[in-house]
Amino acid sequence: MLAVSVIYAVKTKRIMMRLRFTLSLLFLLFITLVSARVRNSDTELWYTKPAQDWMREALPIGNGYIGTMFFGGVGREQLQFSEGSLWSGGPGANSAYRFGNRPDAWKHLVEVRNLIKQGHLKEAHALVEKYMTGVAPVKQPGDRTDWGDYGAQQTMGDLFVTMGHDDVPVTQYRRSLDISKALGKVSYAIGKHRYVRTFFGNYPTGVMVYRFESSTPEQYEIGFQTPQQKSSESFENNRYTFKGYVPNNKQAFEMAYQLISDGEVNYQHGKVKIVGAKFVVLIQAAATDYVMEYPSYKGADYHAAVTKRLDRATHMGYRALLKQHEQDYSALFDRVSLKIAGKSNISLPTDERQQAFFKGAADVGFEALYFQYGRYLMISASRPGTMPMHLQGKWNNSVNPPWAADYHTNINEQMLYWPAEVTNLAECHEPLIDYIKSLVPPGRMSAQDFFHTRGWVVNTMNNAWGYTAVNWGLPWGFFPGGAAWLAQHVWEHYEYGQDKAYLMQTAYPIMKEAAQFWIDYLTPDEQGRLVSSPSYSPEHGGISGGASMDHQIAWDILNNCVQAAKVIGDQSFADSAAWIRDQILPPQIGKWRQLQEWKEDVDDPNDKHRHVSQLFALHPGRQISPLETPALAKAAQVSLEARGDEATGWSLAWKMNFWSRLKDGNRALKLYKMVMKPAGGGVSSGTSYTGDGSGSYANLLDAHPPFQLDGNMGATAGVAEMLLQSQTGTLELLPALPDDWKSGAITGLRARGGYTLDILWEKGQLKQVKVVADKKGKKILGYQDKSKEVDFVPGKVYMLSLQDFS
Ligand code: FUC
Repeated sequence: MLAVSVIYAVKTKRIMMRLRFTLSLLFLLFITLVSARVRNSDTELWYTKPAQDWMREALPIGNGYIGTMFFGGVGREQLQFSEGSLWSGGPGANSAYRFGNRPDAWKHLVEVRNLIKQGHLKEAHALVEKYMTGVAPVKQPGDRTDWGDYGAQQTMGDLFVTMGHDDVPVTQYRRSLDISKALGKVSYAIGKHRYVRTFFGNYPTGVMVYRFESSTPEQYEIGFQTPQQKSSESFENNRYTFKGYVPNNKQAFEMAYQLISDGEVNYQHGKVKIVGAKFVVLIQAAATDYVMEYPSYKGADYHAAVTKRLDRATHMGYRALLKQHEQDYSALFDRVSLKIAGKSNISLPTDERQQAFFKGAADVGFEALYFQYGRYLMISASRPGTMPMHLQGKWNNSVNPPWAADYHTNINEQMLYWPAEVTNLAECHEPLIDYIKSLVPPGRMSAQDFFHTRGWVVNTMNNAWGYTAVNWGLPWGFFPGGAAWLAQHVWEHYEYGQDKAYLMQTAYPIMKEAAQFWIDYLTPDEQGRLVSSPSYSPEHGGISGGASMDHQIAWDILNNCVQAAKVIGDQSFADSAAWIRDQILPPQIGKWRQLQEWKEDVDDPNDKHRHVSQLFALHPGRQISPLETPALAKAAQVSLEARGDEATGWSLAWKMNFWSRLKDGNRALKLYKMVMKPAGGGVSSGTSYTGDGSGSYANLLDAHPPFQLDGNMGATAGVAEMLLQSQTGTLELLPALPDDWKSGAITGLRARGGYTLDILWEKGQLKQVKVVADKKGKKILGYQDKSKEVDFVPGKVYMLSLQDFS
């Protein structure tokens, strides 16, 4: 009897295994078909007209170093570009202001704290404003920015390629951007003559490539225009070289392009003329003397960098550059695919498609496209060794861009990088981590000067020059929490990647010092709970005796340090960090059941402010979750409802992430659609802080307004949050799946702990999940109220279906 049942069990097991295997194959086949379909259809932005407007219509391409916007004009192509390290202002521009620090600021701390304890918040606010904000930037006569010697990210200029034919009427006009290949294209016909332009950024060689072709020989004139100062200009061996500098700080740069053409080339007075050419290829490189290193930020051999890149690229030639680019790009982009079953309005040009979508046309393909666009933009703008993305990524056409196109660290910079790890682009996170590392030495000085603490701080606005001081004005400038928030990224890069050498050498020292600031700065309130005093909830209210966001950020860095210290073996720091963490004033529920923004219970239920800072603990933090702290999660929801949905671009995207964490997929999708809606409304240009005019432009770049890339990135991260979450330690599958996404598949998402997941769902239910772990050990997978523990062996493929969960 026993033998019979053993044989039976073995047989059943075999049958089950075979069945599973077959299912897995079917699953893989489905995914392959899905990815193939995705590549062929929903990966293109395309238009039937040239772009008129840089912000709304021109299309972005990039190689990490350079961001170019192309317009596709018929008679003249405009290639506007900027290089990430070109900045006005900074050290040397005016040594008196250097870094904005005020060495005596900390001397007022005790008085401010006493006033706060006595309930005199207005007086405390006035004192902070007078003594504890940084030195305002100095404006020089003729200064071209609003930011004086704080500086601003700079455009490098425009390459104009004028065609031999005029702006004549054309047929078959098409301007497109294929985000699965990172290729920009413009094509049209004049009579029987065909014209094709192909543009792309090649990261491995560090060049931009612009190719113009025509079916019959054509004439061209190429000119470079820049608002920067010229030092010299030359044309030798078909290489145009421009050397120049930024007027207000003399920052030097070189921009050069190598010309390859079958036509006859002439150069005169800065203009290159080509006749009888069936093709013209411009291979462009640019570099500056910038070095991301405190205190000089200078000294790079930019001429050598440009020469090396152009020599290599010229030697390779166009075809090899294209092939290298395609391999390099697809190695990153193809890691993740998203397919949602349903309609895909691919027959409409993107601007019309966006309008139709806004008017209610079902178009899940468009929703998948917008998700992948964020990944495209990140791969184009942030690669190892390049500058981190700024408010506009790498695309900037101005010497005086909005908010200096800098690194704002009270939400924006962090949001730009939210999709990096989860959407499998960990390498693209590296420029941010390098930047954070570079902020530690100047940040120590600011911690000393303003707060008399150990550790390092950064505040609201930061630039390429190590500006870490409290910024020069209230209500926006005081936010030392920026540093520990950045340190969350440093930790998460480890959490996802599990690289211990990186944790020891890079992450842990940065994190520990960010935590040390809080250990010193937190101070007991009347009841002995540790609070941040004085503090400022980002750009909202006044000086407080405890902004909740500060407490949550302090909790986050200390909590992450406890985990990191255990891996490293720094037990004594793990113990003291845990002890301090547990004394911090926890999130408070206020008089209308809201999650308090401040220690003082003064939230206004009618307040619609765009910063929802008190919800940091819900996202991107992990102190609050519906699973572990349901009462606090409910309070977070009350606050979120009160704020309403309408908001600036990035705020819409943040709300999408909040709703995902609250497991409300339908609400998250509603916010996603608001991010994607055509921008315009009342304020279609200029700056709106209320959300008037938010959405996305026809080129699908997000509108604050004006254009700010954080909204794109926050939304891409939001989609990932809807489909997979791992912040609580459980791998939560489809935590916020909206009703409209009935069936679909996402492949290649990453989870904390080092996992790669493909998730397939059907009729609103999990169908199958494929998981591969980077390391050995047990992990719980959760789906709705079911779960399954798996004991992972690294590299092995685990396929689970709904039935495996109980
Ligand atoms: C913060 C936000 C603004 C804007 C700016 C760049 O100051 O409050 O809305 O996004 O950053």
